[in-house]
Amino acid sequence: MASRRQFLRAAVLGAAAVGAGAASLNPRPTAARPPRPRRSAPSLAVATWNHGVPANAAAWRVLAAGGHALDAVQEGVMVVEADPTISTVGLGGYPDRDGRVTLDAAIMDGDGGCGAVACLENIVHPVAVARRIMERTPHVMLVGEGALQFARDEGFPEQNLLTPAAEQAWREWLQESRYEPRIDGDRHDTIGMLVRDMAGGLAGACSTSGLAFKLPGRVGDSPIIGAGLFVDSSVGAACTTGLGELAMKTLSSFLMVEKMREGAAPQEACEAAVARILSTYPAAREDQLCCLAMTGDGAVGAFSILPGFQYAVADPAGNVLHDAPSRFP
Ligand code: SD4
Repeated sequence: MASRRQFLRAAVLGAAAVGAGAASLNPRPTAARPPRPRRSAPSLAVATWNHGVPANAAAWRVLAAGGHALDAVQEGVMVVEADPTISTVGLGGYPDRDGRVTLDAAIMDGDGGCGAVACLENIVHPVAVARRIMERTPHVMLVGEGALQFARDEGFPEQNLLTPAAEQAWREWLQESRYEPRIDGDRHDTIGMLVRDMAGGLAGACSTSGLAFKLPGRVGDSPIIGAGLFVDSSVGAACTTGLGELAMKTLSSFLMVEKMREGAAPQEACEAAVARILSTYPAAREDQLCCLAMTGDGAVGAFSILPGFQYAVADPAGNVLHDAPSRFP
């Protein structure tokens, strides 16, 4: 059986042979997808937390130019990944308890394509690596050293992602080293983003450094298709943020999309995902898990276990941050 390296080398050579190699070193979106049959729909971008506002703005530039939802969602998420002041995503993300910044990300289009990375180090745009996995390998997810090797082979630059501020926060945490896999304050805030383009196509993406000071090797919901993200253009799209284990145990994003497939409004779908968590794990009422969903026709829903979840919605009327309702006050 061919090794992964052999496979990649063969894939790269194969791509070069058909003239597609020129794009292979560029970590930006390649926009190589065939155009969809156009059906008129206003563009829409929704994204988690207040950093969803700049993410939406970047996605909107792609959407307004008639771009593909997948390109828009990647552009949006990359803005947050590159911001060193955001301690929960990409550059500047808080490290694990050993001081290593390990990133999780996923991307999915509405036609079944998906890619993900977990525990990826030294690459500022894990969402772009996830997209490469989706588009250039027969796989869905690469993790750790293998994901880094793939990113290197694809020409992604490496850099130290541990900023002085994140290192200082980690060193302060080390004083006590209390291991609390909980969501509070600035220890959370995955960027999860769902987009619809003018042709009615959907795409979604998530990117996170995961729980601050997590156990080395811990992977959350964000890169798990069906847990942190699920998209089906014929129905809708959903993502989660918060204590990822809750979404992983109940496949919250898949559940939301399936609820919408059965006819639920996105708000009902989000509430159903939270209800499923609480009915299966009653103790989860002490934890935060936040759900965001939209249908292909542009309705949006959001709901969380505890208050505080915010999400941004960009449509032709503007780009506005909203407070989501929650199950408990
Ligand atoms: C995780 N869901 O790794 C992510 C963290 C997060 O808001 O979203 N925090 O579990």
